[in-house]
Amino acid sequence: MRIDIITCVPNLLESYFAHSILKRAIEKKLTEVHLHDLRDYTTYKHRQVDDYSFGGGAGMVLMVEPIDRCIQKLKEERDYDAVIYMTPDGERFNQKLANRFSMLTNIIILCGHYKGVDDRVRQHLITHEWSIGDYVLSGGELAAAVVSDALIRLLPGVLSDETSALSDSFQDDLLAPPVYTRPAEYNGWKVPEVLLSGHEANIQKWRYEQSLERTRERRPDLLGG
Ligand code: 6GU
Repeated sequence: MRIDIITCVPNLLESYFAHSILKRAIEKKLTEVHLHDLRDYTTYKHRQVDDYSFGGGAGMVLMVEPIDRCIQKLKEERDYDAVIYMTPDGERFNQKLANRFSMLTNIIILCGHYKGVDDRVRQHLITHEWSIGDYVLSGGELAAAVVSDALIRLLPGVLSDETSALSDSFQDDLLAPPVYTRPAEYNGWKVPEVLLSGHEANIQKWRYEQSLERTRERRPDLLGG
């Protein structure tokens, strides 16, 4: 999967892809992430990419032209399966969307900023609009990093144990069960007996029950009535 991220603050995103799991995924060529500085695509003076809102009102609006020029240049180079705009009024991003979109080959993610983008971008250039939660961030960059991380960790070979994404919280609409490691007893705090038993079927059953119980307690909305 290749992800092209369009932003006016590429520095904000750079370090995120330069470390840890995402860095290794890129080095192993399991994914490509390309950052594009919107200011490289403007024809205005002083690398201007935003302007006042027609009709008045507070806040600057990202102009349609630099965004269109950047997207058209990318589209000349390859076909894209989705052009996603990160915005607080978009569809709420979740694990199901992550699973579905991690199967795609090429996607563009556009980061919003200021008061948003000229609505003609959304009408003519964008195929999907996503939010990462019901709160407002000062820009879409963190949200784009969140989405990229959620997609990339699902790609085959990215996680060392390929089954481990399958046991994440939210796969199967259940939260993950508790986990323990050595020592089996610390300060008198004990690891549940069943996990030390070596009885695989009992362990699976216990984990499933714990998942259900946690979900019922913490996120009953996931169980849907
Ligand atoms: Cl995608 N962008 C911004 N600016 N704020 C958000 C968001 C996105 N998702 C939740 N809050």
